[in-house]
Amino acid sequence: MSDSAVPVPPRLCDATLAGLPAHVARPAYDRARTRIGVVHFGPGAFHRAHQAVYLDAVLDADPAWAICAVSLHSPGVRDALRPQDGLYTLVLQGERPALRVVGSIRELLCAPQEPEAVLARLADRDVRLVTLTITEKGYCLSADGVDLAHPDIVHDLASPETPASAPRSAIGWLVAGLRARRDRGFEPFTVLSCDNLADNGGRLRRAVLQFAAQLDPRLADWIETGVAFPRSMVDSITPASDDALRAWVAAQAGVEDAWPVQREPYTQWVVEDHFPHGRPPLERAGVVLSDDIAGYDRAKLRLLNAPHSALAYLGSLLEIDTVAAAMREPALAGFVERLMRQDIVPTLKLPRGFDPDAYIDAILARFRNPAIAHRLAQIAWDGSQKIPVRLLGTIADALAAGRPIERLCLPVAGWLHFVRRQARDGVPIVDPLAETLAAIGRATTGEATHDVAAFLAMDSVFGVLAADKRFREVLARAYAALGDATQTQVARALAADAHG
Ligand code: CS2
Repeated sequence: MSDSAVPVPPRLCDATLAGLPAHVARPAYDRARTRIGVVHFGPGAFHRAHQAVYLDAVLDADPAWAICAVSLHSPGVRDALRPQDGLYTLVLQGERPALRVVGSIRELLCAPQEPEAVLARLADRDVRLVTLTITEKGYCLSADGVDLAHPDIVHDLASPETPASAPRSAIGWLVAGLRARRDRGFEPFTVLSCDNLADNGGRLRRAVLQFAAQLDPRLADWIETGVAFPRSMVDSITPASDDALRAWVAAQAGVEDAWPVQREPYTQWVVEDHFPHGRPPLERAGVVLSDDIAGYDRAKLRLLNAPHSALAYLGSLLEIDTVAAAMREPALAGFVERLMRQDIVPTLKLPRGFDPDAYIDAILARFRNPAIAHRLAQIAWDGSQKIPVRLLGTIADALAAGRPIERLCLPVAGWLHFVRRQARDGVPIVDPLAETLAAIGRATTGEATHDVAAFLAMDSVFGVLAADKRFREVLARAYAALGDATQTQVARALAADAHG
């Protein structure tokens, strides 16, 4: 090595774990003694910053719940973490950042490249739990079940048996795994959805049953009687990792981690306690086991995710980059606070003992966290999947209760303008409905009634709400109030809301 060469730090892995500096927290158990009891689909940053950390905290008490992490599409996570024996660093971005190496992932697979290994793991008797963070679009849902026209579902139903054609969808994999277990005479596993969908377990259950019934009605019956799909609510703000994080971790820990993750210190996981085949001792890790998931779910989707999306679209139109920067704009911060307190809270059925004001105060403080650079562009992705669960349900409830919907419609109009701008500027739209959105966006004229009608025709987004006269009118007014969505016009619409 020449004198000027920068020494490359060794890679984070089991062999380098013991030599980490004392301030880096690490697994409090012997990893070699753990057994894989969980298969997780979708090991993106959120899973690694959330569920994997909770499981890391139970493995000393019960070593039977280590994770096999399965990517459904790309090999990136597997290729980054396999050379690290599954270890990675979590950075908690509080007042002072804290580092922790997480050890709960013992195996990494990429489904399209290693389908046999995935199926073998799903059929392993020790696996009693399958968890998922595949984002809203990954479920291939229709209004009341599975979207039978989705290309991945069409593929998985057409060729369920041929090894050359392994499932592409998460639902296809779940059913393939359950079928293998039934054929071997094993008990099923429990399926736990950890995505931001209201009634996530219930919706996944209906989709899986519908899919299985198409293949084999007896298998569908076996799933219906034996498989539990508990509901869950997950919460922790997790910005994407970047090179700055990688470099910072290398400097702090003295080892190279190819894919560290970061999140805010706050974290919550509320889970319905329905695990007929056993579960990890989740309460030891601070998981709330509750029968009233619906209340928590709604509160989180409507009071955290909806304002997040509002900031993402209105903030992007104002050329703002991050959530914290958006919260430094009094007009935007004031808008989301009014939205939460005056428009969303009255539509919620809150769990017993839940204090909405304290919850909102905490969310606003979390959004303001200056240590978190959470890009509005990241939150703006997949609007067609997020807007319905985050905002349209509240609008439907407000309409039914005869309450005003003016303020609630402004972020929806913001989304339409955001799409319009991207389509007209030729910027790729990140959304499963990107093509439809781009076509509608390109054909907009700026005339509110015309443009809004074109967007409302997207049935899978707006459903029956599109036919509601009041909603159409108020949304068109909000769209018109944003004019050409210049910064001045967005600021004017926010000011009008504050004074109106
Ligand atoms: C965000 C969420 O990206 C988004 O759409 O609203 O990922 C949010 O940060 C998490 O749900 C917080 O728990």
